[in-house]
Amino acid sequence: MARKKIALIGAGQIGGTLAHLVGLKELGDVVLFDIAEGIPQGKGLDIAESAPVDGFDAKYKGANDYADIAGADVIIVTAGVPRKPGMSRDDLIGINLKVMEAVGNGIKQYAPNAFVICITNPLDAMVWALQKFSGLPPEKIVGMAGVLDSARFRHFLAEEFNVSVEDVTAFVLGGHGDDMVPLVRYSTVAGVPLPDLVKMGWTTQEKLDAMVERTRKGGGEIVNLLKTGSAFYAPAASAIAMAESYLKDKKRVLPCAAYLSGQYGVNDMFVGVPIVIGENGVERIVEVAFSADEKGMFEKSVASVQGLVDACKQINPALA
Ligand code: A3D
Repeated sequence: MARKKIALIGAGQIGGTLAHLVGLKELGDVVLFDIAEGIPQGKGLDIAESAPVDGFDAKYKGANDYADIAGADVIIVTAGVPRKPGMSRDDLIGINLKVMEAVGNGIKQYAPNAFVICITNPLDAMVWALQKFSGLPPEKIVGMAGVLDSARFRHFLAEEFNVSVEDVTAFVLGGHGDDMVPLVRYSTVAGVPLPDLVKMGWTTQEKLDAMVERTRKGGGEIVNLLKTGSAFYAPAASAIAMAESYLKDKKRVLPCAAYLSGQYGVNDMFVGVPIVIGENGVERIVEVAFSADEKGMFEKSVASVQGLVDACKQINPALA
């Protein structure tokens, strides 16, 4: 059986980490694409030279020409610019929208059958624009955010309870902004919902509220520490989990920015919701019932995504 081909558009911090993880997990051969000459070639060669030490087989190719992504099975997009301290994700929209146009055209021409995962911020608007520019069917393109946001929440919870991260599940919905919606009653330790754990005295409501808030601002916390860019290890790991579910038809249930056409009362937008990822891409969108509070939070988050989509349409009227 031929190896899968995984194209990484953007060979920066996340792109390089993705390339390394693809090798370590033997998911396939890698094409690292970037407009910067030498960076994808250098990173690809460096990782290929680590393969004999770690004992994995994968071919690496650095590229500056979209022709090299031809026939890719999976494409993960990180091309664009990340945040610096003081910037919101939304400040990136002007530059990254142009990048999505170039990337979308490249995908349309060379890899229209790929399953595409977008990571570029502001996430929910960029994945929406990338779908329009690439013309991909909506079930073949998703945005990575919820897996990362849930992982951050799970990390904080596991630390607080002093239990394995493996036994903590978390449920974060909505847009990938500071008004994302962590749903505590659907988040558990080995199946026990967080509100029950508060009643059992494992933590207090105040501490739980603080962890929810820290999750919402989790990206900014890393930006402020790094000062030169944004998080890359956890974002890369999260996108790999999504790619793996597609490549191995695992049918994992993961929170991702998916195209909604009426679900949750939302139309023609990508918003973070639980989905099943299998060999056909997005195989199911899971619609959970909200409490009045949760509904309010979700609607606020959707309104921010709508604002970003509207801004894209203003910048590029072809998207309207
Ligand atoms: P960085 O290390 O700057 O890498 C971006 C790469 O994109 C650079 O190597 C650039 O040369 C390249 N690039 C720029 N323009 C183009 C183009 N037109 N075509 C191809 N390549 C291009 O950034 P990073 O890897 O740290 O982050 C990448 C993106 O992910 C940023 O937009 C971040 O904001 C975003 N991000 C999203 C999340 C989410 O959870 C959604 C988390 C962390 C970062």
